[in-house]
Amino acid sequence: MIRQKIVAGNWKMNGSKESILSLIGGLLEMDGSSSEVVVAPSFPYLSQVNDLISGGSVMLAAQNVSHELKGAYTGEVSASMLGDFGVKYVLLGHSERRSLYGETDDIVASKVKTVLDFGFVPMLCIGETLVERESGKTLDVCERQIQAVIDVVGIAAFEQMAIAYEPVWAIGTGLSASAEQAQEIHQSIRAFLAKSSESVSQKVQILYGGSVKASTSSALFKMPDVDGALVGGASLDAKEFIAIVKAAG
Ligand code: G2H
Repeated sequence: MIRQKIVAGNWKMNGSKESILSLIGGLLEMDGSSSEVVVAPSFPYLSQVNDLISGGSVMLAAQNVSHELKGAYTGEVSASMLGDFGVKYVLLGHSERRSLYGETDDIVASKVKTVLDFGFVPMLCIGETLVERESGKTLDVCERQIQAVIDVVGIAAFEQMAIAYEPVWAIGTGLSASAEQAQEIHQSIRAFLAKSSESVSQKVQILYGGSVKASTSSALFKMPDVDGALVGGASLDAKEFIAIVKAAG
């Protein structure tokens, strides 16, 4: 099955009004791409980025959302608020959220449900640590993280979602998984989903994330089960990010 590739830039806690103006300016000069191009700024910049990309083909993502709907949750941002800023995707379960902010599989699953209820597309991040990989638990971890979400929203919901496989050992370390390593895990993730639904497993887009660079992206995108990339550091440089988008076709 042909799946449209997604190339998403996760800016993490970086950027300023000025740097975003120049970064988006660079992206808007890009020729049309057959891939879906997505940027995920920090919350305070959603409005600015939404205005800058309005009417074009670049899509907006939030980096997180609360699983609570409203009320006394100081510092949190609700799904309904995201709706005011043209958000299409919401990153959920990023390893930095899991490891630094205590997001458990259950919390991530609950956030996925909230995001789906509000009509956004969850981009569910999963992946193993180095210790887990070295002890042969890569697939156990990925399957556990996915199953926790299936248990809450059901397998059919994955048709409205994307998955980002991001091995924790490759995040921000410069140690990207090889294209073959990524393919092997993506294929296994798809096979795991197929146990619940063959058709969903064929439709869901599985992105790779973890130190993706322009120089490594072409090999990655040639892999049949790699449907795009979630790019961190390299997405902060317009030329580098555009080169990755071009590699995706
Ligand atoms: C993984 C990735 C983007 P980087 O966190 O989600 O970041 O490309 O900097 O490893």
